[in-house]
Amino acid sequence: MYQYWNPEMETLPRRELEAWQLRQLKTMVSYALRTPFYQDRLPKAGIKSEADIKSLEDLKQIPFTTKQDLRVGFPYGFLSIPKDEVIRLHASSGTTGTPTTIYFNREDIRRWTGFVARCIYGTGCNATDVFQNMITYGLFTGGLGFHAGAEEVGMLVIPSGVGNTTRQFKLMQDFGTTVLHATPSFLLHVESKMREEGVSRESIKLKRAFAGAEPYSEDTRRRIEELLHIDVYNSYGLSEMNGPGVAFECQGKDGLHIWEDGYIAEIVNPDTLEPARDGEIGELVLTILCREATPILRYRTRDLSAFYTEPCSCGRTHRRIHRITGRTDDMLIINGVNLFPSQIEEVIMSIKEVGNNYLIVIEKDGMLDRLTVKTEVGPDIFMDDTRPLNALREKIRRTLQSSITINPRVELHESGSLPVSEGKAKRVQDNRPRNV
Ligand code: DLL
Repeated sequence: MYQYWNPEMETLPRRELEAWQLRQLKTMVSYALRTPFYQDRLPKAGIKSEADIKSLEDLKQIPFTTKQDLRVGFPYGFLSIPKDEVIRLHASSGTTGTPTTIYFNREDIRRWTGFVARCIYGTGCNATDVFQNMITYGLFTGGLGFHAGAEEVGMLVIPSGVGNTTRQFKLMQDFGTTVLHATPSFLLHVESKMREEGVSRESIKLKRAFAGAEPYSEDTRRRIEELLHIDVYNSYGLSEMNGPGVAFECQGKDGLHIWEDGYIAEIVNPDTLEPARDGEIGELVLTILCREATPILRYRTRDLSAFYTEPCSCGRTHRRIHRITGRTDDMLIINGVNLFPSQIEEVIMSIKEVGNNYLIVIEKDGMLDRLTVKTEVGPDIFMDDTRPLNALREKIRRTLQSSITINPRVELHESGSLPVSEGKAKRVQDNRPRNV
């Protein structure tokens, strides 16, 4: 039942996998020592050459690298090869404006493509599939990364990019699209628009979608699957680690396999930076093993996850992580209570009368913080019928309060009326004045 793109690597016994990781880590350290950043950083930590890495345990001597380090190192602080050997760059703009840039040589692109192809093929896709890449192309890694991986699998790739849902439906119908790639929020938007425009499910041949680049709950996955009658696979990655292709769900759809021949994954307590116990939630720290041009060691992703302790029934030996529950930097503190936006999403997406879009707004009300949750209503609820609306509002409020212990205001909005962003969804509007 399960199909492997690279059977040997995907099922490599752990001991051999670790031996591979050690070899690759040494190579990465040798490349790192050619970059201005690590030339300064590594010798201070006692690592002067790759010979100082004797076992995987020695990884712990390497200091963590942060987003801030990458910003300070802009533009070439992490480049390890001559510029004329670089064939591509990707960049993420981040929220502060200073971009972080990642460079690839030809071999780096080849290996990245292989990892993405592995993810895609492992969900059951093959060359007979038609793949519509409904995600941003350009500096963002999601577009070109998936594009190359899907071509490698041999699928017919439609580089539709994001936005313009009417045109997206037309492409799906004209070319018989079977697989989509998008952010989960855009998939939900597509589903709402399909209903609005009267596009029948029978007129399209969709079977699967890959959804990632932003956090979403299990209930959101189920909702997309039920509404569109497709299988949805969670796809995780970040530009600092190439982009997509870092971790992906297999057909077991229970946790994401981290490709450990391409990355060393650690999960640490974000406060003490000590390793978390197996199964305990902490910050994911990644070391790339498959990119010569921009080696990044022990990168603090800020993403919160946990390792699965059990091996997967699919037979792959690469460990699984839980879906990302949030980021260490997206935690909200509302009247002293710590809250992750994902906790709100989990509750509202489990209520079937709630529509496909929502927004979390936080404001100051005198001395106190006030949390408002705005949700769209589902297609079966009419906005001019106040009794069921009031009942729904109260149901959402009660369910949220018992889960997050904060009593929110709930606003209901007509389907399609809350803002949709083309890239990653912006779910939180924190309007509280910042302390300076
Ligand atoms: O979002 C790469 C990507 C493209 C992944 C397409 C999957 C599909 P960045 O723009 O650098 O790269 O953003 C990386 O997005 O650190 C997470 O916080 C978040 N993220 C990505 N995938 C998931 C996911 C791409 N499946 C940041 N679940 C990461 C939750 C995710 N969060």
